[in-house]
This record gives sequence, structure tokens and C-alpha cells, in this order.
Amino acid sequence: MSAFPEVEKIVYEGPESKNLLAFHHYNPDEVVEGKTMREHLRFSVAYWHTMRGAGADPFGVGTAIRPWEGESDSVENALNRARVAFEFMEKLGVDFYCFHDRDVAPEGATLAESNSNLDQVVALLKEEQERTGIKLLWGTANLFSNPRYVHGAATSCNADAFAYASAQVKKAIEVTKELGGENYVFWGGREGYQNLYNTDLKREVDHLAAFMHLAVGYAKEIGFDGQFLFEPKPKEPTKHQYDFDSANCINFIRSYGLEEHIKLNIETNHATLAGHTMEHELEYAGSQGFLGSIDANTGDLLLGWDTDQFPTDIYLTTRCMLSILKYGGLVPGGINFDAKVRRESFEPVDLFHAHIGGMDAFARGLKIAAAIRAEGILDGFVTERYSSWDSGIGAEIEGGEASFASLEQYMLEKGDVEPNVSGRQEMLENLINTYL
Ligand code: XLS
Ligand code: NI
Ligand code: NI
Repeated sequence: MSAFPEVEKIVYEGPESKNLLAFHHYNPDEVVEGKTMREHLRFSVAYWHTMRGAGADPFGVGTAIRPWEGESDSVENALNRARVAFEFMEKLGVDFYCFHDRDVAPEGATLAESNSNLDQVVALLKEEQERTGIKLLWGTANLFSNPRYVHGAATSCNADAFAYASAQVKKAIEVTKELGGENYVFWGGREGYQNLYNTDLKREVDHLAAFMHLAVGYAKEIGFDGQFLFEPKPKEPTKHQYDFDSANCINFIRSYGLEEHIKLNIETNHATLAGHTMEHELEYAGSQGFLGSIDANTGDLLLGWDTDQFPTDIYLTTRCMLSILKYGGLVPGGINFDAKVRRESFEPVDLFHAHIGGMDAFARGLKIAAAIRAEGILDGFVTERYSSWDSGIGAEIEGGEASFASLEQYMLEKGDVEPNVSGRQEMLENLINTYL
């Protein structure tokens, strides 16, 4: 029985089509910069939002109508839901999905029961992957919902919580491997603090690093060769999360000797919560060689929390794709829609509209970014702007041949700095508008 009887397979109909259950820009086999859109974009559905989000908020219960959901949180229900997930993804034409252990299977009364529940669902997920060709972009473990993680998991004051989290991640890496997952994500969950009066910050951060070393070591032991990713987020649920932003995460990774093993999974709404733009976070990570994957969503200008809305802003997706293309793409990462429909959008068909919009926005961003790059005006401007570094004194400094004494001598002879040239910000903003 179909869960979405009213929706046919979503196909590309082109920009002129008025059908809102069709793609207007995402044309999977269209080639851009030598690769198909499908290869560039590697879209992924987030199981927690799309299959588990019910639309509850602090003021009211869930509103989502999901006729396939049973009454209880049983394994049987989880199996049925997994079939629905694959029907959804097949109709949507997305190539990947992501999950936390507890999204796909219910937690049991004991760790052993939880593991067995997970195994039963994973067996079905594997069958469905084989049937459809849809792949696992990444797996992760939910180390934040259960009350045992009230003080965090790897950074808890309670060593037992660290031990339980280790057992959970061990299993999550095993099932990610079993499903051919291409990455494994660490997002902090409750790894942070609410108040420094009760917190040994140094010890907690050391423990987080120890935890990641254990995970990396175990992956090696069992031959899981997916990419590990660390997902920055500055706050929420804690006041201060330890994985604050790209720069902070890269410092952590390098300080604890994890740089061979971990890259970043960068999320738009987390970037803005940190007071950055998404493109700042992508550029920072990309320029340091740590760009792994992205969680595509957007926040709201007027709301200061992680609203996880679907991205529809073409400026945003264009700037994302400019950075992603510049740093050679995301593989083995992808574009995961860590986004949820609004509480008021409670019908199943809204899930299609939401993902279609996000996929089209990124496809359009890809085409626009490729056009900007093909003409080369923007790149040319930047190259020219830094040309004083290509020869003469600039090249000497970059080449490590200058000293303070030689630079003083240079300036004593020259007298003053060459006249500066305009940054032309407004002209460049207008230039970008000519491509939209
Ligand atoms: C929460 C995070 C989370 C991670 C996966 O804000 O975005 O959903 O992506 O644990
Ligand atoms: Ni995320
Ligand atoms: Ni988030």
C-alpha cells in the first residue's frame, strides 16, 4: 500500500513548468563543470526530521498527519516507517539519506535490546537500499535525548555516561559500516555547558577528544573507511557548545591530533547562530582543507534559534555552491537537508514540496555559480586585487625571504604605500545580480 498515493515520481520539467510537484532546475543527469548534477549535489533526506518530526513545539503537541504511523513506538512500526521512507525517497529521486540510531529503531529497556531493535531495522534498510539504489550518506548516534545524557555524553561529569555513549557509538559505527555509509557524523548534542561554576571545561574538552580517538580507533579495527565529520554549532541545547564554529572545531581537531581522520559537516543555521554566514564557514573550512559535507537548511532573520527551515534563497545556495566548487566538491560528503516542514505544513505532500524546493534552489545555485566561474570576472577581480603579492616585495614576503629589517629598508627607500584601489563591493554585488 502506498503512503503517498496522490504523488507520482517527481521529474524534471524545466523552468517553464507550472507543476509544483516537479523539478524546475534539478535535472539529475544534466552536466555542469564536467559532472552531472546528481554527482555534484548528492542530496540526502534527514530521517529525524522527515520521518520522525511531528511538529511539536514548547507550546503544543505535534500536528503532522502521518497515516502510516502506528500507536506505539514498536519495532514493527519502525519497520513500516522505514518502508515509507524509501517510498518517499524513491518518488523524490534523492540518492542518499542520514539517520541517528534512535531515529530508525526504538530504544529498548536495555542496551542489548536497543542493539537488537536496531539490527532488525538495519536488515530492512539494507534490503531497501539494495532494491532502490539509495545510499547512506552518514550515520550517527543520538547522545542527547535520553535523560542519562542530561550533563552531556562524552563531556558528562558522569563517567558512566561516557561509557554508555561509547557503547552506542560503537554500535552506530558498526551499522553505518553494514549499510555502506560513506561518512559518520559527530554533532555535539549536549556537549557543552550551561554554567561554568559547575564545569571543569578543560577536562570535558579533553574527554571529547578521547572519545573521538576511541571512535577513530574502533573504525580502523573493524575496517570502516567512511569519513568522520564534526558538526559545528555554537549553542542550543547548551548555552555554549564545544563545537562552536568551523575555526573552533578545526582548532580542536588539530590540537588533539585528529586532523588525519575528521573533517567538518557544516550547517547553515548553525553558522548564523554563531554570528557567521554559511559561506564564511564553508570558506574557512575549505581553505584549511576540512570541508566535508553540509547540512542544508536556513534560519529566520527574526528568530534566534535553530529553526531548520528548508533553503529556498538563491543567493544563499549560489554562495554555497561557489565555495563548494572552489574547493573541489563535497565527495564523499553531500547536501543533507537537515530541515523540517513548519508545524502549520502538516500534510504528507508538504514533505515533497519542501524537498523539491531545497533541491531546486541548490540546482539553481549550482548553475549560477558555474556561470559566474565560467566567465571568470569575479575570480579575475580577486586575482587582480592581490596582484601586489605576485612579484616584488609581496613575492619576497610570501616566499619567506623578507625580514623586518629588509621591509624597513624597502619602505625607507620607497617612502610610502602605493595608492590603494577601490574594493568595488557595490559593483560586484551588481555583477552577481546579472547572473540571477
Ligand atoms: C542539531 C544538529 C543535528 C545533527 C545530527 O542541531 O543539526 O541534527 O545534524 O546529530
Ligand atoms: Ni545538522
Ligand atoms: Ni541543527
